[in-house]
Amino acid sequence: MAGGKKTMNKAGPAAAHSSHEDVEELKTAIRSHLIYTVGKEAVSATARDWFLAAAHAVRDRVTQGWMPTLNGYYREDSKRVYYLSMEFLIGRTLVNSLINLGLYDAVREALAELGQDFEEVAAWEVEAALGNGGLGRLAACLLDSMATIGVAGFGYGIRYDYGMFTQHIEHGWQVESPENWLRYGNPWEFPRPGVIFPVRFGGRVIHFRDSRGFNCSQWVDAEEVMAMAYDVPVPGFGGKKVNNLRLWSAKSTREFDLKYFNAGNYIEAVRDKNESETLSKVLYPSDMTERGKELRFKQEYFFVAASIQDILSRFRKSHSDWEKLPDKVAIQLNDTHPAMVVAELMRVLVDEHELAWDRAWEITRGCCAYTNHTLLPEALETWSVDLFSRVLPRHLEIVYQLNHEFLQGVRYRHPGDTELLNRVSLIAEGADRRVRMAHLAVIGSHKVNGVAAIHTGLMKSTIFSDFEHLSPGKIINLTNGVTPRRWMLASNPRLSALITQSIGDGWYTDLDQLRKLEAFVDDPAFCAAFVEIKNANKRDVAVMIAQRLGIEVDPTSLFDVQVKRIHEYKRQLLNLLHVVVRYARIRANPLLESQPRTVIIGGKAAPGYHLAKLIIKLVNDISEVVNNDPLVGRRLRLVFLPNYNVSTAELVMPAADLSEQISTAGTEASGTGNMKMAMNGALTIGTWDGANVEICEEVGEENMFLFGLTAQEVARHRVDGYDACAAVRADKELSAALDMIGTGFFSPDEPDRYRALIDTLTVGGDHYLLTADFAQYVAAQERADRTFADPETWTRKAILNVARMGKFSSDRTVAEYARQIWQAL
Ligand code: 26W
Repeated sequence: MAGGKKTMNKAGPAAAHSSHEDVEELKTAIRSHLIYTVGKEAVSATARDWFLAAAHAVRDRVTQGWMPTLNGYYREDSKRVYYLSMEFLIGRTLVNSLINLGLYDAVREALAELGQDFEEVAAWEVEAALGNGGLGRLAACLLDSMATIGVAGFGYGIRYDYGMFTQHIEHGWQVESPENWLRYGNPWEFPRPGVIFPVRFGGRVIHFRDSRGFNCSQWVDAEEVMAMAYDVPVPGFGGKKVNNLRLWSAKSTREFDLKYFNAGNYIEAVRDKNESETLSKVLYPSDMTERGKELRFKQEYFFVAASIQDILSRFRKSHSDWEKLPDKVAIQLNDTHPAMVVAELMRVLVDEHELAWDRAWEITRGCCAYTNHTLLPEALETWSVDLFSRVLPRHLEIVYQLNHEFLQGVRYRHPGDTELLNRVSLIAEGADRRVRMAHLAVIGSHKVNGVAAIHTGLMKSTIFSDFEHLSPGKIINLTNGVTPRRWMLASNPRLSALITQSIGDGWYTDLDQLRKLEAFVDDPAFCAAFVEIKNANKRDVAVMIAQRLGIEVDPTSLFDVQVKRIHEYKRQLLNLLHVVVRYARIRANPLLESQPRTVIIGGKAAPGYHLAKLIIKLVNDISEVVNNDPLVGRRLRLVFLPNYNVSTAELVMPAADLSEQISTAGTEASGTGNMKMAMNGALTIGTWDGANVEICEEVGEENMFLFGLTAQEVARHRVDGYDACAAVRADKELSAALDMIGTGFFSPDEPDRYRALIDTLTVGGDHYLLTADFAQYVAAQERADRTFADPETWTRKAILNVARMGKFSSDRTVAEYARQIWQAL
């Protein structure tokens, strides 16, 4: 999918000045890898061959810092932080590594001297899309920051053969196709055939008394799958520390057990092998629900079991005293997906190492901490007791035992409160009894955190309010951040160079230094350069849009960008209603003077989420009509950017004028795209939700366009009931826009296409309250238009956004985790 030439010429922003020797050495290394690793000669090498050769040359440099880092942790017996995540949405690695190593300019020059264009070569890298969205990308940012600030942080995850699907648009509809990202090999990974652990499923539990007279349990007759490690080095900025990301791949035990082949049934043995290897075959492409999917449940346990074995064997190399485990090991659970760690650690300590139950429990809670990333009820994981007992019978017993003791404690403190017991139980009772993974994660952790202040507040007052009363102080807030290396230095080299010229390079690892830019808001030369950089970034995106979609957009128009997963709560539909209103105004008044705008929407829908897919089709239907209506002229364009991924984000974030962050207040835990756009000089139009609230505290309300109901007001509407139909009737522009969509103005070939979608906003009750926020949203858009029409004012606000976004570096986030949860700095 990659490839193709990009038009821009990126200058190295983090120029550790490349010496002549550097360039010569790199040329030699690239040439040699081309021959000895790729097996090609310069005359016949393709751009992809050059990419692989360059990547290996860079990997060599990364590796030089890797062994010393890991040896150093071993020698110093550092406390290790293990970040367990089902998702790591890494994106491409080449440019990022070069920036972190300070080799960007040198490799560029080396390739040029070898007759290769850096941009063209780099474009052949297929990105590692081992994640759905925010949660997976956050994991990747935190890894970068751990290595940068020097935390001994190890990622653990799954090496999916197929990561996030590729999105194609056919006749306006999303069509998914698998992305075989490993087809040409992954130059960044080191397979570790020697690091393999068995993972068991099924079987039964036997109970017996051991020689000491203790009651014991043993899990027997289980099937086995092997987890094999692949290691990916993670260089921090400056290249001093290089941490490790270990991804597990499922391998059949057969492969390690030749006797099955020799016993005769070769075909059967190979079939079996394929079945066990499906465990790491594919990432579930839904960021909200995977209810009841047995394979997903097994994937979760698979990587938990392998990681725990690895963690404990590393600990046992230098320690024999289990009490020390919490002093040496922190395990961070990225949402509940790895929550089985709690039961697994108990099982290993009690059943395999014969620790007393209470001691094991103390140790487990001392190690574990849990991050919650969503309040939406449909995304809170539960697993049926039935599935649990079939796949992990011993773990279910442990969950029951933990629940029994936990509820006993609650009963003791709150006698007679059976409602409370039902609410906090690890088991949701009913016809379909289910294990609540969030409750398991909460009781098994010493700290639980939300990802933005408002989100943490809501966790404490809603889904975890009982736990907040039972263990006050356990739930804390650690606001998300993003790595400025990828999201400024690598993706916005022009702006980065201007900033460095103005304030020096300390901001790379101390983002608060961006404050120094405030001194430049009245400097005409700085402002002019800032504007020109935004325009150049917009021209790059305009070229990309023309190439990919054949749509001409005006790079001087206001670039209004909403890029994120497609979901009702994120309200892409609200954005579209505004587009339709603008369009209707132009039609009603063809001479209307209207600030030219390019509305860009991008994002993937979960393959089974029909309404989200319908929203994508609606974007495309509206854009077809609007973009081809001669009446519109240059005043309005609507673009759906296909296959939004990390690489597209790197191109688009630096080009946004206006960042759309318009979720219903109380639904977006944090958001991180909001941070990326604001630190690259976009103004936010947004609700009082997630990290928008804290961005406002930092950059000032006068430098944003905030609108809409507060989370409290939303909650009140949900309790009191909300009359969406009345709201629609009362607003002429809104009802006209809904009518146009609902009666087929944009879909004459199928006038009813959007009936069901529009119905969710009217007779369906409008759960996400688009109609309640509509008028205020349109008013905020008008404020944005007026401000943009005054370039000096706009530029001043944009510069102040950049200057005041220092808080949102993931370096700050990681430092907070290290001090408040891990005790590791
Ligand atoms: C069951 C599958 C599943 C997979 C992922 C359920 C839920 C999830 C995540 C909770 C979805 C997610 O990505 N959450 C996002 O996390 C980001 C990082 O904290 C936040 O910035 C986003 O607001 C939040 O939606």
